[in-house]
Amino acid sequence: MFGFFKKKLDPAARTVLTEPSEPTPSVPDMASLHQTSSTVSTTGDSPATPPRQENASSQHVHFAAETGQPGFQTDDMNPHEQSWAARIKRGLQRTREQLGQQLGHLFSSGGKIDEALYEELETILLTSDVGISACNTLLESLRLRVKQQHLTEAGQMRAALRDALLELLIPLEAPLNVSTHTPFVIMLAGVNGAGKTTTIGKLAHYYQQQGKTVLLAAGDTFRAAAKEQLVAWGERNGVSVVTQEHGDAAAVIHDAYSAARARGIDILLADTAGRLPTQLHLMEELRKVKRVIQKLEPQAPHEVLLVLDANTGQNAVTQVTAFDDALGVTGLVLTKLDGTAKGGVIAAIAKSRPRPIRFIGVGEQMNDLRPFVAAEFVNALFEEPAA
Ligand SMILES: Nc1nc2c(ncn2[C@@H]2O[C@H](COP(=O)(O)OP(=O)(O)O)[C@@H](O)[C@H]2O)c(=O)[nH]1
Ligand SMILES: [Mg+2]
Repeated sequence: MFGFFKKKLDPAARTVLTEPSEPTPSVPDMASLHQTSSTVSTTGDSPATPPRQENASSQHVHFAAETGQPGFQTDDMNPHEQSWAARIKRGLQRTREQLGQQLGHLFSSGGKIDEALYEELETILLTSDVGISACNTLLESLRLRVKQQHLTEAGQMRAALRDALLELLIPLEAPLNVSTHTPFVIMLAGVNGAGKTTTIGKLAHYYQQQGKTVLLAAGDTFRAAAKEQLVAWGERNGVSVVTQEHGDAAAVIHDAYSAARARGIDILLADTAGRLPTQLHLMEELRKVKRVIQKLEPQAPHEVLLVLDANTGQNAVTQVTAFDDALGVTGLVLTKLDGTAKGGVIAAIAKSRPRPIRFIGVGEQMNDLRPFVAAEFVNALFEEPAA
C-alpha cells in the first residue's frame, strides 16, 4: 500500500507527508504542504484533543497534489448520465423483481379492484420490507386515488400506486448543500460493513467532479485495515488523507479539521468506526467527536450522515432511530441497493423516521453513488423488466 507513495519527512513537525507517486495533474504547492503540516502537528496540544505521548509523531497526512483542482478527470456527462440510468435500473433489479414484477402480475391480471386485490397488494408490499406503517399509508393513499379517479380495473392501479409511493418518498429528496460552510464537515456513521469507507471514496470522487477540494479523515481507529482502506481511496482520487497511528476518532477528525481550514479545503469527509446502536460506549465516542469538532467550529459537523446497508431491511429503520436519538442524524446514505430485494425499506424510513436520503449506492464502483431522486427511484422500481 505505502509503496505507492513517496514519503517526505518534515523533521520540525515530525509529520509524514506522502503524495501519490503517479503523475498528478499539477505540481504540489510545497508552501501549503508545510503550512498544513505544522497545523496538523500543533493541534495535538489542543485542550480539545486528549493528550497522548506519541500524538505529534504519529500523525500522517497523505498528501495529494495541492492545486484546488479536482484530481479526477470528469467523464463526458452524457454517457455518464446514461450509464447511471442503466446502473440504477440494474441496481434496483432485485427489488424490482420482488416488488415490481409481483405488482405487474397483480395489475395485469385483468381483474376488478376489490378487497382481495388490496389484500394481495398488502402482502406484496410487506415482503419488500416496506413495513406495516408505510404499507398502511400507501394503501390508504391508493384507496383515496381509486375513489377520486373512479378507478375500477386492477390495471389502473399501477399508476396510482406509483404516484402514492412517489408522494411518500418526495419529502426524503433533499440534496445536501455543501456550500454553506468551508470546510463543510461531513461525518459518516453506521454499523460495521454498512459502506461508510466506500461511500467516502465515492463522495470524494463525486465532489471532485464538481470542482471541489476534499480532505479525508481516517476516524475509524478500531479496525486494523480501515486506515489503509481510506488511504487507498485517497490515492485513487488523488486527495489527501489525515491519519494517526494511535489516535482516537476525535483527535484525528479534530486535526483533520484544522488542516482543512488551513488549506481552504471545501469538504472534509470524516470516517468513523462501525458500531451498533446498542454499544453505548461507542455511541458516546461519536458524541465526543461532535463535541471536539464543535470547539473549533460550533456548527460542525455540518452533516451527520448515517450509512445504511439496504440488505438489513427493517433493521435499517431501527438504526435510523437509534443513531438519530444518540447523534442527531441529518442525512442518510442507502448502500447496496444492487444486492437486495429489500429496497422497499426506503418507504419504511419515510414513514417512521423521515430523514433526507442524500445518496444511494448501487454498486462498488466510484460512480455507483448518486443523490437520491425520488422519481428516478420509483421509475426504476416500476420499470418493466428488459425483454
Ligand atoms: N454491491 C455493493 N457493495 C457495496 C456498496 N457500498 C459498499 N459496498 C461494499 O460493502 C463492503 C463494506 O464496505 P465498507 O465501506 O468497508 O463498510 P464500512 O465498514 O461501513 O466502512 C465492501 O466490500 C464494499 O465494497 C454498494 O453500494 N453496493
Ligand atoms: Mg470502514
